Amino acid sequence: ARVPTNSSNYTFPDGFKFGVATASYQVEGAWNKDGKGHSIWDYQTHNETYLIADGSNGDDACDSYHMLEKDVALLKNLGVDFYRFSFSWSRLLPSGHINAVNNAGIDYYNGLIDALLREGIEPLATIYHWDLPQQLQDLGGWPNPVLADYFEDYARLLFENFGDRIKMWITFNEPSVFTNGYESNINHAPSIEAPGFGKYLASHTVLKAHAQAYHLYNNMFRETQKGNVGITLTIDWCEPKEETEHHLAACERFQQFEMGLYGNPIFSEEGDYPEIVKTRVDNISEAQGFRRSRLPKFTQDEIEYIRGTADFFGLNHYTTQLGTPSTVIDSQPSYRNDIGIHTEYDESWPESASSWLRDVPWGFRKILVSLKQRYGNPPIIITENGFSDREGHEDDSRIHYHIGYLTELLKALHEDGVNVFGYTAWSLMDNFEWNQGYTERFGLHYVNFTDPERPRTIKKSGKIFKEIVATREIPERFRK
Ligand code: PNW
Repeated sequence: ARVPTNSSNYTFPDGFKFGVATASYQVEGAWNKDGKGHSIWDYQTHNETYLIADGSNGDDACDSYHMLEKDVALLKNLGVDFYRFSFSWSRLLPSGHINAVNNAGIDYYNGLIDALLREGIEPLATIYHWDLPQQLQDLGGWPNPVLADYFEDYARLLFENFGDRIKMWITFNEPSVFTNGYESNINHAPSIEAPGFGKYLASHTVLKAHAQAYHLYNNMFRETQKGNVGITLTIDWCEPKEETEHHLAACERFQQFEMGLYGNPIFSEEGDYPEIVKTRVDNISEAQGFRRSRLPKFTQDEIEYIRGTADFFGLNHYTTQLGTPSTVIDSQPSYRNDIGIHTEYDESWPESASSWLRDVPWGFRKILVSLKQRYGNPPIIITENGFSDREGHEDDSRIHYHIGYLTELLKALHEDGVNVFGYTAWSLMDNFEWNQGYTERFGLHYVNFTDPERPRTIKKSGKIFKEIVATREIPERFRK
């Protein structure tokens, strides 16, 4: 017999917001149109084609640059409260620098924002979703501390031009992922081989850049524009493979390196990098014969300056991993070795099209609870959650994923008191999936990439998402 369910546990509270997300390089196309400059993803896809699974690129992608009205119509049909998109730095500032603004870029984003507002859809804007102007990479990219100033200039341009209408800002999307581009030459752009150094140096600048943009907003724009500024971090849940102290400690290290590296300086009471990260990298650097730690240090002033610089916590969460300690210290520096963990997936967890992504809903609740405990229950918005497949409209595995994760989110919210106020599905539509090209699809809408018109059609998952947004609850037939 079916156990009667407490229906309030399947209901989203008043004021809870639903949205869907995209990112500029993944959907816009028009890579060299109307004065746009080149980004590191233009460079990588054109010059290092071997790094992209199908040798493809985002030259045209979903062609959203020319089809914003179509995209807004899809959003309207879904009934979402907000749309999360990102600005392309090189479309607005072709060289990356503030001295030459591309007005066609300003026009494009004004058109998008106004079209959204006409339909009552709130814009949620990401300032940086990985597409650094190539000319700033030529200066060394994120490991060069001067980029914090250039990022502040770029953020100011956005606040000045769009801040009258954008009330939710995300400075960076997933620093823990894009800084891998400075760790290994087979990774995200710019694919620089500097293991054990590049990621820390890049992250150090990114944290300063984030804080500068936040303070700029506070000092110059908050009073008139009355918006919020946060950052999006991504983290998998790490489940200890065995119930030992050592396994628990390994998973805690994983969380502190992958998320705490950014979360602790911004969201913790004390600020700065987590103790365990500092101790590990300092000690291992010394054991490897370096005179100074590979992890840069913040001054006390910088620690204070960065601490507390977020009005909300943007969380991207996709999956769970099993952790086992691995404590051999390599003679060669590497971020992975600094963590001291081996991770894997349980074979019983349903697979997606992405090697790193499995459907493990219970890990979502665990990570939400741990964020509440770690950072004093900050307001959290899920800025991405989604599942990949290879083809088709009858995407039952995606439906299973979203229902499972939303059900766990509701438990965290109602039973554990986690302060989650919104949920974003990745993605509005199939798009350019970075190093996987077009081989992995995450969309609630199917995009036909062989048709120049790039027709978008709603998938079965899109229809169910629409139903959830309309009813503000998990449909009866999906309740356990
Ligand atoms: C996110 N992981 O990246 C990005 O923000 C999106 O642009 C991307 O399309 C989406 O997820 C799907 O990949 C991630 O390995 C990449 O855990 C990798 C991981 C998480 C997020």
